Amino acid sequence: MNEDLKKKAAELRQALHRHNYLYYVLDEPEVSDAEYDRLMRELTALETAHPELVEPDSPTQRVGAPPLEKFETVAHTIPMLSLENAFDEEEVLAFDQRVRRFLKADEKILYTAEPKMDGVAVELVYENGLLRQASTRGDGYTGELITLNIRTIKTVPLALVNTPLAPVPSRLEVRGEVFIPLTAFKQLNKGRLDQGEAPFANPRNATAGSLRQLDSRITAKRPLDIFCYGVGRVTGLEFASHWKMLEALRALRFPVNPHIKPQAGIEEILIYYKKLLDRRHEFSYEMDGMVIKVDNLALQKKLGEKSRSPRWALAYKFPPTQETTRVLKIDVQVGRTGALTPVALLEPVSVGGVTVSRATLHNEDEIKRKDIRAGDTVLIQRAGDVIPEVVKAITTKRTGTERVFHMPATCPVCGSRVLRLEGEAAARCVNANCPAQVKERIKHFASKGAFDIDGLGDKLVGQLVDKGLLRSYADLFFLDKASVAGLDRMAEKSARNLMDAIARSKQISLGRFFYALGIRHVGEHIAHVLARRFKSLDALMSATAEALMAIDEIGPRVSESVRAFLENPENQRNIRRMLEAGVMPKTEEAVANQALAGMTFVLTGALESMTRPEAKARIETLGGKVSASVSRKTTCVLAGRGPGSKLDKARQLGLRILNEAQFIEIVS
Ligand code: D41
Repeated sequence: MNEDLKKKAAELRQALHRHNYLYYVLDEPEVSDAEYDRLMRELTALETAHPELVEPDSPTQRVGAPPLEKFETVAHTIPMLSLENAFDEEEVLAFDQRVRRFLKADEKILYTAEPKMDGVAVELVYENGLLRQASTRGDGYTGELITLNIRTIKTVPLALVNTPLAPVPSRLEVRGEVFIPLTAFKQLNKGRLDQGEAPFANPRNATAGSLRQLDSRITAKRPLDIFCYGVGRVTGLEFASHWKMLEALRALRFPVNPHIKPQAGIEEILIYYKKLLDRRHEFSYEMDGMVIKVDNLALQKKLGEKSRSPRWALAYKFPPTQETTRVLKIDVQVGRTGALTPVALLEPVSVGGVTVSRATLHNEDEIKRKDIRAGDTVLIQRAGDVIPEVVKAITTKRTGTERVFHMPATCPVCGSRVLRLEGEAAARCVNANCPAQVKERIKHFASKGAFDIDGLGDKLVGQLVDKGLLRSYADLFFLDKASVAGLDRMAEKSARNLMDAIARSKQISLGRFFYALGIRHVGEHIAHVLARRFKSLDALMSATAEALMAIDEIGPRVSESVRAFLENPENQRNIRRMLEAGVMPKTEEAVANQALAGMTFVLTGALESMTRPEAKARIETLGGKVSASVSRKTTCVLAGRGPGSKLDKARQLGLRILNEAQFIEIVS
């Protein structure tokens, strides 16, 4: 009996490992997500009922485990060497010369070249096919034991299976680079900003930070991935070349970068470098160069190593995305929550092909720590699509005229008091009606994940607030076309488009609506969690702190923030006014059920079963629009008793005409 269960668990584990590999590494799933979930649930149920069946290599063990006190350190059986760097072709050709001279070789040497991932180097140790330990590179000799964290990476095999190309070795030490793909990195940072947490400066820092978590349940939530590029000690598996070794790793289901250039002479490798450099922005991850390796392992052995790096490998680095420039001025920006962010205005400089003229300095402490002054020559860097940042001041270039930065005691926009609460990195303007805050709140309100109002750009929001036409986002729904059309560089047509976009945005899902409000600590994700739990605005408005805290992902910080926001009379008034203006937050399902989306109705004459405003509301609930006059853009004319000239016009244009009974049939 127990043997049967054991066998069943083993089968499920094996199937899940395979599907996991097909899905995450090869991106070629064979079964649906639902089928995968079903297998996973079956295994989880089995393991819950019989905990003795849980093996460390079970796919259920990727979710993380309770926190460690600290990381143990472990010695690498074979040191993890570092790489010598080259920065131009000349240095690469000199490397090839050196290799040939050392080997006394006349004919050309074959190299394998691979993208150099900009991540964190790690070592994974497998014993009899099971992942036993994983560690960081550390100083090359000893690293930190991060097995639980590495286990959470979906593409890391937990158990190896025999293949004709590579039988499972009794011991295998695999080396690779852990990284976070760029889109996932952007999302991660966006989430952190929404939660009021500091964003990571670049994907590598985010990767290092994620691997350094003592609580692997946090690591499990980070979008880590890995490419394997080498081995340490291996028992029970042999290969003649670096390329063959990579193929064996691939056969054992390790993720190996598909862009590796196998076995080519140095000229071809240089051509490959140019291609890689040209196309580096098309890749979904950051690379900082290319690694060139002598392919033949016997030759590698002959070449050996000098001090800390092998003689058979070379890192040909990409030109840096760091540059030096001068800080012209340190400005202070006021954000949506009033947070004051110091920003360095720079002498424009091209960094990795993009002109940079401003860089964030994060906050007061950061400037103090780095001692960055107006007038300083500084090193700046751009990582992926992240806002450029100032790395450090080059103090040797100081002339004595540089000015130390002080956070202003009053808001640079509205002059109100600035307050920095204990334990917070940000100083904040205390005036909730500060025009800078109002503008940022409205921009957030109209942004893609929120009301998604097309055509309401930064400049326009600026003008509308400065002219006193908007004091809060609720005012958007009370704008009149004439005053919008009266703004600078606002044509009649753009004004109409904006008014239409605002009207369309009134049909909104609850999740987007909650997100749009700009409640502190309520990012897109939490907003949708709230929407799914409460299903209506009323239900959320009357939710108690206990009801909020009862939700899995919501703690005291979010709960308090939501309560404080909804109890604020000003916020209550704004919400009420939006509802009065016809803003209709509803569940996702209801929004999806928009039978009249894209249709424009014109009403004429009196209706029997409802008033005209009621008919209008019905149409809008179903995603349709109501317009006052008939044009070619009109989809349907609803004609009641005693219709006016609109009906004649509709007939002339050959539009569809509905009577009340037909209309009722459609809308119900
Ligand atoms: O992609 C990389 N970051 C990468 C790093 C790579 N593709 N190959 C590498 N090969 C080596 C040797 C040749 C020493 C085995 C490496 C590294 N080392 C490396 N990563 C961090 C320090 C050294």
